[in-house]
Parts: sequence; structure tokens; C-alpha cells
Amino acid sequence: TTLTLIPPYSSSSATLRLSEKFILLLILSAFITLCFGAFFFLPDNSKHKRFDFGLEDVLIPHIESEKEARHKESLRDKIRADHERALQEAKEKLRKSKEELKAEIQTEKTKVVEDLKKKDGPKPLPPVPMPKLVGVNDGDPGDPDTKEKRDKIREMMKHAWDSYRQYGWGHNELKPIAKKGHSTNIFGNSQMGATIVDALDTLYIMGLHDEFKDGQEWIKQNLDFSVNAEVSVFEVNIRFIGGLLAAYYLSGQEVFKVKAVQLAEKLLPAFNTPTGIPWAMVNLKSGVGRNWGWASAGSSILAEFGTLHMEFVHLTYLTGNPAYYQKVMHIRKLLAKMDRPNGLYPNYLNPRTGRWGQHHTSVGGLGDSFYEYLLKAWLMSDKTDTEARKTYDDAIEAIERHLIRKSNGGLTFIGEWKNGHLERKMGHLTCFAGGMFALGADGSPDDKAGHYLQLGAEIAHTCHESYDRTVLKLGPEAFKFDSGLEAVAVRQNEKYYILRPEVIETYWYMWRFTHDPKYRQWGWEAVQAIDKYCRVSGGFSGVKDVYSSNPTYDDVQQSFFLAETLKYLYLLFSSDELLPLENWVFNTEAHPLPVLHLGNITLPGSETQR
Ligand code: DMJ
Repeated sequence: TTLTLIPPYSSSSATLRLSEKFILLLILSAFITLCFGAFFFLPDNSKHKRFDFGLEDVLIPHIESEKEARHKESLRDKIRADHERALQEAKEKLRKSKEELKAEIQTEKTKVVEDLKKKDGPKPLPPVPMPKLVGVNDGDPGDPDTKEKRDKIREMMKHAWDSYRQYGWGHNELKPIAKKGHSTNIFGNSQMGATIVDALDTLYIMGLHDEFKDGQEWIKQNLDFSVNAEVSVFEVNIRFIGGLLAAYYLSGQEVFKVKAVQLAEKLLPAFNTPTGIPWAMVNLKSGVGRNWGWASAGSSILAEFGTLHMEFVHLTYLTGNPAYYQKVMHIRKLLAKMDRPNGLYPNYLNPRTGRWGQHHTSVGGLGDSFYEYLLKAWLMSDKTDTEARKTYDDAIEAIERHLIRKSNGGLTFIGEWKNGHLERKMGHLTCFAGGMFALGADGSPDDKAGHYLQLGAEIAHTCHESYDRTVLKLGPEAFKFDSGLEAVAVRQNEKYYILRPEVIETYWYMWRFTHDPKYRQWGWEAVQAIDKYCRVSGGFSGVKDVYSSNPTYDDVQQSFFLAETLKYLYLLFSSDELLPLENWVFNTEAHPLPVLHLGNITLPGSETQR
């Protein structure tokens, strides 16, 4: 019967209608099913003649078991039934009118489109009470001089953004000299618009609404995480998840929350290690993770796996999915059980064995934000997470004992601990700690609030000196306190400034807690230096040597310049009503997240963990 149906259709012209094509396809598939079925109906020896070269029989003598025979029989029944159903359906189709067929095809099409939407589209998230959002805009400083300075910083933000918009749009970062897109290995080979996501909340608080909307639209249309790119879990968390969550809380736009959750799901496979300590990198498409080749003995990095808590708690809060909370609490519990040499946390931990790598401890690169997130976990929980506070206090106590010293010239610095030896060198990254000590002063044990505020002030002073002792009045990447040298870089490869925020971050926290005008003055010095030496027609660039009056550019406009440096500067020249610290906690990329007043709310997953 199948073959007799073909002539009238095959003789028709090439302009077959959709319904006719559909029937042809159906008949063809019935025919193929029949052929396939026939293959099974043929006696075994005839199959072997064509498809079996006899090797199987030589190597594995084959005796068909009863089970196999039954399996084959049921397979044949299934094929027979499928075949009959296909023929039956074809007959029914032929009985239908063209209109009926058309309508049927249309319904099928709509269903496919809807299924696809369901698959890729955003999953509905449960409604949760919105935390108290205070001071999300304005912050007018009052006096005209401060206002003018603040306007200047806003103008710099606009220049950085407009340049990126013009030359690097959609790329992760910008090359302001070459005037084209830029990316580093922390983002894999992706083009995920890191600068857009990182800059959003700064645009928002500065009242750059058109730019914000432009960024929002790009994110809505283009930000896709199903890319074959191996990214840094830490960097993606602090810049993308942090940036999207902050944009969501500030603006209330759902798209940011949805994107943050989609991305977070892509990071979860990084935790599939024998210990639950995540890999440093994960491929967003395959979910395969690994560690940096340079890290001691295949280790994960303390500042990376220890800087997930804030964002992950918010993810659990917003999604009702306990997984995020459980992952970060698992890390905390694991660390709590481990021995700490001299009470210090080494920077390296092997995720396979659960053992420390080299015994290096730093409050700068590789260690920094681990300590920051302990304090901020406590603040973000409305000071209910006392376990985090205690861990912070103990860690800082050990750091003070072993790493913090005063130079001959009276500058307090934080060195690096390397296998029982103190290296008298401090990184630009370490300068954030001044702000952290000030932020943690209130609530510190033994009534040491004054002491920690003082320590914060001393670090701010030292870091300001590192700026002031250069030609450009911009701070080097690392500076020494050794053999008569104080707060200056020695090695050529430590003399660069890449638009980093940490020193300005500390000025801002110190300003908020003391209102000492010197912090605004120091901040203004930095604004002028950045505008003079880093500004180019295509944006802002880092410089390779802050001690040279004729510096060369590194040709990178880092996304954190827009996320952090310009935001902290803007806040420094705003009133305290803008993002008050009682209500907001800044993640390590300066993305403000609201304090969660969890008084009568239990986070899903916390019941089993605490
Ligand atoms: C930022 O991405 C974050 O502040 C991070 O914690 C370390 N440093 C860079 C900027 O310097």
C-alpha cells in the first residue's frame, strides 16, 4: 500500500504545500520503520552475512540466553506496533481535509515554540519579601565645592562608559588606546560584557539613567551563559553575580535577578570536587572544572573559594534553593575543622585531598577577600551570623600578631607570611584592609573598637604615603619596608597602577566612620592624578610606571574601575545618606547588597547546617 500512494505526490510540481510535505515525510518514515523492522524479522544467519564479519563469534562465542531471546521478541513486538500505528496515522491524515491538516500543523508548531521557551526561558522564582532598601539615590553632599568634585567624578564615569560603549560594547573590557574590545583569561574566551554588568549599579547611583537602560537592554538581549568558555568562578561571582544582584536590588528590574540565577546555576558544577572546595575555573558549557596551573600543588585559592558567601546567601534567599547556602556553609565548616599554622589561614588548599598547599598567608592577593567576607557575612545577616564574626576576629588576631608591623619611619604595614618568615612587602590590594578594620571595629571583642579604627587609619595613612612618594601620585602595585625603603616599589614589575580601587575604598570607609576631611582631600588627589595621567581620548588606561614622569599605558580599562574606583570616589563626595552602611553591605567588587533582616525568616538549607 505504501508504494501505491507515492505516484500522485511525486508527479506533482516542486511547489508542494506544507501539508503535502508533511504527509510525504510521514509515509517515508513509515517506510523506513518497515525496513528497519524487516532487519529484525530476517533470520539471524542472513544478517550475519552482510553485517557480521564473524569476529564476534570467534572472540566471544555467543549463545543466546533466554533473557536475550525475550528481549529481542519484545523489541520485535514494539517495532511491529510502531509500524502499524504509523500506517494507521498516515491513513487518518489522508482522510482529513487540507484545512484540518493545516490547523494541525499550526498547533504542532506553536507547541514546539512553547516547549522551547519553557526549556530556555526563565524559571519562575518564588516571591520573597524585599529587604529594606534605603538611600538608593541622590546623596547630595550639600556644599557646592564637594558637589562640584562629585560632578567631576560623574563626568569621568561618563567618559569611561561612553568610550566602552563606542569601542568595546559587548566585549568584557576596553582597550582605550587601541580603541577596541579587550578580555583576559578570567573570562575565558567569552564576550559577556563584563564592563556593562560591573558598571550598572554605579550608573544607577550616579543617576546616569539612559546609560543604565542601555546596559539593561544589552543584558536582556545578549547576556547568555551557555558559552563554551572557561571562566574564573570567583571573578564571575563577584563581578557578574554581585553586579546583577546589586542592579536588581537597586532598580527592582526582574531581568537582573533572573540572569544572576541562570549564571549561578552554571557555576554549581565547580563544587563537584572530592572535598566540596570548588575549582578555580569552570567551563560554563560543559561544567568541567580545574585549578590554575600556577597554584601550589593543584590547590584552590583561599580568596577565591572564600569569597562566595554574600552572593550565595542572597541567591538562596531569592530563589528558595538551599544549594547555594549549603555550598558556602560547607566550605566554612571544612575550614573550621582544619589546623591553622600559627592560627593563620594559608592561601592554598587542595580540593582533592583537603590539605593546605604552601604555607603562605596574605591579606593582599590570594587571601584578602576571604577575611572581608567573614566580616561581611556577619554584617549582612543583621549581625546574627556570630560564627562568621568569631572566625573573623580570630583570623584578624593572628594576622595582627604575625603580619602587622611598624616600619622604622613609623608606617604601619601588613606583610606577607611565607613559610614562617615575614616578607616586609605590602600590595596595593592589601590596602583595602584599612577599610575592613574600620568596618569591623564596632562589634570587635574586648572593647577594641577604638584600636581597630586606629589601625584602619594607620593603614590608610601608609597607603596614602605609597601614592604620595611617586611621581604620578598614584600608588604602585606593591611596596617595600626594607633596607631603608619605606612604602616604595623596588622591582620594575611592581611599579604599575592599573586603576585599582583599594586605597580609595579605605579612604571612603574611613571618611564614613570619622568624617576627617583629610580622606576627601586624599581622594581628590587621586581623582586629579587619574584624570591627568590615565585619561586618554578612548577612556582610561593603567600606567606601567608610577615613578616615571613619562609613563607608558597598559592599554586596559579594567571593569573594576567603573564598578569600584569611580563608585567609591563618588560615595566619598556624597552624603552618608547614599547607601548607608547600616542597610547595605558592599561585596568585594563594590556591589551593594542589602542587609538581610533574617529575624523571623529561615533560609532554606540553614536548618540542617546550623
Ligand atoms: C577587584 O576585582 C576586587 O576588589 C577583588 O576583591 C580584588 N581586586 C580587584 C581590583 O583590584
